[in-house]
Amino acid sequence: MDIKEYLANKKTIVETALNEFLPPEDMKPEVIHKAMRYSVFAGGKRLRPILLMASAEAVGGASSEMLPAACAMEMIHTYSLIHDDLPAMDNDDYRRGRPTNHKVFGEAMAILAGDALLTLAFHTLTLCSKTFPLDRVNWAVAEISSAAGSLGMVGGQVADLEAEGRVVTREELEFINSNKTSALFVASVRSGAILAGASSHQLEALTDYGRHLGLAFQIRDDILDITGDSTKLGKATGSDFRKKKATFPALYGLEEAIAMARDESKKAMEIAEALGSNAQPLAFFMEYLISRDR
Ligand code: GRG
Repeated sequence: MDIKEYLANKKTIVETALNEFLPPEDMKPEVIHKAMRYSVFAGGKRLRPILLMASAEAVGGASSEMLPAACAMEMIHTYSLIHDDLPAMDNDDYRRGRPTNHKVFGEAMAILAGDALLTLAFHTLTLCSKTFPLDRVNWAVAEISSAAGSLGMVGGQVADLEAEGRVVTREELEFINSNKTSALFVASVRSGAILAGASSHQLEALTDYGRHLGLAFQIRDDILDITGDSTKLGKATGSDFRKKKATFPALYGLEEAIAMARDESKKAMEIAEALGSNAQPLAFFMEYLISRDR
C-alpha cells in the first residue's frame, strides 16, 4: 500500500471535519475562535486522529464514523501544544513553523484557546452517541479523559517539569514518556477500537501496539531534536539539551536510543501484521513514523 497517499487522504478528511467542528472565525468573541483555528490549522501531521481511524479499520470499523472522536484527539493534542509553548512552561517561540499561539494572541488568549479546545473536544465526543451504542461512547470518553488528565498527559508533563535540570532515572523517563506522549497515542488506538466494537483480544493487541508506537515516537522525537533539520521540523532543534530535558539520547546515548526506537517500532509492526490485512495501515503507519524527518 502507498502509506503517503493513505495519510494524505485521511489528513484531508480530518481537516475538513475539524473545520466543521470548530466555531467560525467570525463568531463572537472572534479573537478566541481565531486563536483556536490558528493553532489547529497550523500544519500538524494529524497522527492521533489518523491512528484512531486506522485502529477502527483494523477491527472492521468504518473510519468515516470515527471523525468526531478523531477530531477530539487532535483538539486535545493542539491544546497541549499551545499550553506547552507558554512562557510558564517551555517558553517556545515557534511551533509547526509559525510563531506560537501566545506570540500572536498574547498569553491570556493562548491559555483560553487551549482551554476552549480541550472543552470542545469533549463536546465533539458526545456526537459519537448519534452513531454508536452509549456504553461504547462512555468507555471511549473515560479512556480519553484519563489519558489527557493528571493520570496521563498532564501527569507526564508535571513529571517532566519536575525533572528539568537534573539527571533522571530510567524509571522516571519511562513514566514521563508513557504519560506525556504515549497516553494520547494509546487512547487514540484504544478508543477507535472500542467504538468499532473490538474483541478483548484485539483491544489488548492494539494497546500493546500503541505503547510500542508511543515509545518509538518519543525516542525518534528526542533524536530529531539532536539530528533533525529545524526548517523541516518547524521549530528550533537542540532545545532539549539547552533546557536539560530528560530524553532517551541523554540517558542512553544516541546510538542506543536509535536502536531502541528501531526495536520498539519492530514490535509495533509485528503486532499490526498479526492482526491481519485490515491492520496493514497500522504497520505502515509505524514504519512511516520511525523514518520521519518532521
Ligand atoms: C501542557 C498539559 C500539557 C501537556 C503538554 C504534548 C506535550 C505535553 C508537550 C509537547 C512537547 C513535546 C515535544 C512532547 C512530546 C512529543 C510530541 C507530543 C510532539 C508533537 O507531536 P506531533 O509530532 O506534532 O504529532 P504535530 O505538530 O505534527 O501535531
